[in-house]
Amino acid sequence: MSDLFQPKPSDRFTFGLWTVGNPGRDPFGDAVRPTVAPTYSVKKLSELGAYGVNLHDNDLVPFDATASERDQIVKEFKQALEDCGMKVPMATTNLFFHPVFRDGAFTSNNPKVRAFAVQKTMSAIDLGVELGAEIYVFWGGREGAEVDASKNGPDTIKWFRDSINFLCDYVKDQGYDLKFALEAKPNEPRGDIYMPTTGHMLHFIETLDDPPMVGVNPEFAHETMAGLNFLHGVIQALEAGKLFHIDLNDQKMGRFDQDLRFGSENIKAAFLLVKLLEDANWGGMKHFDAHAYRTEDEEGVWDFAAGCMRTYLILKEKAKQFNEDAEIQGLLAEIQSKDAELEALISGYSADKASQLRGRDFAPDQIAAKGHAYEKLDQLTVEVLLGVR
Ligand code: GCO
Ligand code: MN
Ligand code: MN
Repeated sequence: MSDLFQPKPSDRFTFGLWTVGNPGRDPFGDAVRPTVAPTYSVKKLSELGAYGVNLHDNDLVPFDATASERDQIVKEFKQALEDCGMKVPMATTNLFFHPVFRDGAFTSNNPKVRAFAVQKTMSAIDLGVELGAEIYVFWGGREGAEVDASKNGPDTIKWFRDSINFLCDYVKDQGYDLKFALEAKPNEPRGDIYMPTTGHMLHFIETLDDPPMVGVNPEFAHETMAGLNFLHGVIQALEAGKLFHIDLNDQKMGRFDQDLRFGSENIKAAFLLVKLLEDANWGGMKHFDAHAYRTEDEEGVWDFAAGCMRTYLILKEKAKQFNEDAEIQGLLAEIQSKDAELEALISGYSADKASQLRGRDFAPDQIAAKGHAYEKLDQLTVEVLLGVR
């Protein structure tokens, strides 16, 4: 098979250590795969053609490690990265596993927990920067509620904002070159998570002290769990210059958090997403935040990882084919009709334009009589995807 679909570091594919390291534990059953050493994942992923790995502090350094244990672990990990030519472009904090975070981290009702969460994140930022990370993700897995009566709602937003502002200043004070990316999720593990969609995060960012330092990390599964169109969320983030990072995976709507292999369920949505990122020449990391089915052994894990990257590259090729298909492009040119005069008239208000507009007759019934040929376009899209064009 053509090596067009063979991933290379220049494709900038990354995996979380927690993804290929996922042992298959779920709320109903125990681990089905042994724990893997981070250094082993680095080696295997480099052999598959990935660019790098991302990590939570505790994916690498156990929660209760001493300072000297930490330094030894980090030293060995850095050596593995160097040996394999792998990078750590993104890092994050585990603010959800330890029982202390059972009521949230930055939004816990307990100020001691909130302060501990900020302290833990400062150390995790130090670790991420030491490993070369340029993007720092905040996913508030426990920042939510089952009992809304337990908190004064607006406090939760304010506490979250105070923490992010504090940590932005910490980064600047240390002289780190690091940007933040906020990741929304509607639920799981909390019954409801605060600021549940990318759109909520985009607004929240504008209320921070330094909005340019903070963007978003949208995840395919998360908007899909909320019944939303992931592509639309990504488009809004991209257009706003806020798409700092992306978590690629797949998900059936209305299910538990599945973290499926990229492109395994919603192939058309995955295609349009890849097309969006490629057409925009988006320069960020294509990060897979997913894991192998619980049915799999180690071999299945590497099949999963290779499959995510290979599907992305196949969809990238399909996007190129779509863009070069004369019939599709001809149809799109008709569908996306242009009218420079009218477009100028309705952009940039003036009293004169308003009065010109008032005087125009658009003959709406005539416009409405014509169909849009989207059936044809969609069928052509499906045929590209099915490989018959
Ligand atoms: C999830 C999230 C996480 C985060 C990760 C990095 O549903 O569990 O997607 O995997 O992305 O914690 O912040
Ligand atoms: Mn997720
Ligand atoms: Mn994620």
